[in-house]
Amino acid sequence: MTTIRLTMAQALTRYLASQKTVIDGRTVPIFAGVWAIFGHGNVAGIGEALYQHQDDLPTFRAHNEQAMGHAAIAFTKASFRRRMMAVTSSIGPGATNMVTACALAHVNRLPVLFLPGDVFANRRPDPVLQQVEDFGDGTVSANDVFRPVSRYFDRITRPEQILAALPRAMAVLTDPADCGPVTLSLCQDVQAEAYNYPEAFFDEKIWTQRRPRASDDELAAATAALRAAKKPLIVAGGGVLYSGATATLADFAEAHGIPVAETQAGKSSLPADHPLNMGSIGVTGTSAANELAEEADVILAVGTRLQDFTTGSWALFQNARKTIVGLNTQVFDATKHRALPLVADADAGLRELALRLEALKAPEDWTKRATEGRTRWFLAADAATAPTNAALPSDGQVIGAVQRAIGTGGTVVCAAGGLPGELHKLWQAGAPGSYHLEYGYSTMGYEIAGGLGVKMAKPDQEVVVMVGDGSYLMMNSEIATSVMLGLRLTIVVLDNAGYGCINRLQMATGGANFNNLFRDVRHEVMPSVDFAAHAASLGAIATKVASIAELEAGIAAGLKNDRTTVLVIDTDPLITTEEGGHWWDVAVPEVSPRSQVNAARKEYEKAIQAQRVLD
Ligand SMILES: Cc1ncc(C[n+]2csc(CCOP(=O)(O)OP(=O)(O)O)c2C)c(N)n1
Ligand SMILES: [Mg+2]
Repeated sequence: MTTIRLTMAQALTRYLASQKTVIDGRTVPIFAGVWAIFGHGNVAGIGEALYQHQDDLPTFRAHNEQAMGHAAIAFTKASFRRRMMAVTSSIGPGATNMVTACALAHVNRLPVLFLPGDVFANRRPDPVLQQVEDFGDGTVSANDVFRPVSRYFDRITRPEQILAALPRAMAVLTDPADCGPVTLSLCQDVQAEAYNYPEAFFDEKIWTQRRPRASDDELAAATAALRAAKKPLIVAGGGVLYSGATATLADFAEAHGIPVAETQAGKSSLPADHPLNMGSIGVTGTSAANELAEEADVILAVGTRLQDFTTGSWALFQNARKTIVGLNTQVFDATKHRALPLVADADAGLRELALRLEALKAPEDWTKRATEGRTRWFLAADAATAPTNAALPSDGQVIGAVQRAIGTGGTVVCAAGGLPGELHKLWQAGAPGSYHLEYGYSTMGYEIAGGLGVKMAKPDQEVVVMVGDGSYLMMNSEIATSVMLGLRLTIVVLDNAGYGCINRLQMATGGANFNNLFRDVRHEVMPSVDFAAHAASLGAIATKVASIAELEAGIAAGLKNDRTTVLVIDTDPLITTEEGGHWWDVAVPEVSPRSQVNAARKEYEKAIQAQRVLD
């Protein structure tokens, strides 16, 4: 056996650089690069190794480890999980800064390789700078917090362990069902330790998309359910996009006359103007989709986790005799809520179902109702996004301006606040993936770093980040990275002077206006943040606009800029789109001295009666 003597870190980077995939017939590295912030826990080991691989495994530096995780997540999501990135940090705070990003990737089933440094395996210098000491367990380090949020976790305490750990990591990162973040916690001393690695370990390896096929029994049961359906509805989740099943979904819906509703992760599975696309479903759903969902007797749930925003906390699907068919690569999802499982790749599963359904058509009046509901919804949506002279426009009106300025060609990026709900309802998505929402973990601070990752995946496309003032203040440092890397973003900051959506939620649950909007926060000086000046200080071209018309013109003009462009607009914290939507289960206090809370509790007790969990 030919071997080569390398440090563990050198072997790891060499291995990562030799992992490939095929995109549009071209063999490309599966890792587009590594985000890195160095410290004593990785600079000498991983840092030295990355330096030698700058051509085939480029290193990028940002300003915050969590943000680097966000960028890596957005990159792989925008690449439909076909390519990915790694993220490395030092030990201690650098490592634990990545935990939120790791959880985000876990919830959203997105492949990212986290490589935090870890304390010395040999324990000679213990406690090393930034080491968390456990009085009762010598094997514990701060990095153990990655365990519950990693799909696969391993601590590398000997250099030869990566011979087993890296192939396992790749298997998880590339599997459509198990896909999620992998954490390899790299002990600082072991990164620098040499070993005679077999040359064969570094052979080029090409990973292709696995497409599991459904079993005959499950197909037969799903076919029978759909054949008996009088009111079928398809719920399209993120799995449709990751499978590349959008054209197959359109064919399937058209062939059988079945309307399609989209989750946050599944939006853009069908173009907004497709006659069978009912738009968003659930808490932030359109009236068109939700009216159908209430009555649907067979729900074909494709590639969705059925989270509470989709199911209206299980109070949306009111048909007591409904059957859910769970078409999913992951059996955990496929069997949720007594669904008939159809464990398969979305594209393969839809094709096989279509073969068995032959010429089956949903009852004509159901399909007709769907298209009529869709027409009614669009009238409401057009009213919510129409131009206005209002001094403080709504989020919906800002969405209208952004949409008019960039059309359906670009990609919109968002994650938290009031915007995701409004975008889910109102954004008119074009191509698959042109709507990029992180609404699995809904992480404030994802937006700007996420936009950066999307732009890396789609350098030729316009990427528009929409972000609230709260999210912006939580994490904005990667504006500077976008300028540094020449990755031009358009960032629209909606400043409603605080946490608007949580303030509204507080009011809806009987709470007093407290601790959300700046005006209701304990203060000596009322905050007045100059977002444009702040963004400009990070290197962006930034403007505060005074109206919707100025915003629309500013975005269009900014597309010619050579740098990241930030537009700031003041918005109304109280207005949202009334039409559509659905109740969401947020527990209201059972006892309170506030009469408003007592009233809200009464309403809440009524509302939970509508929950149909497992019926
Ligand atoms: C990291 C994180 N912390 C807290 C929350 C809870 N949360 C959701 S939205 C929100 C307020 C967001 O404020 P802003 O970005 O200004 O948007 P707005 O609600 O005003 O539209 C908060 C605190 C969260 N989603 N993520
Ligand atoms: Mg706000």
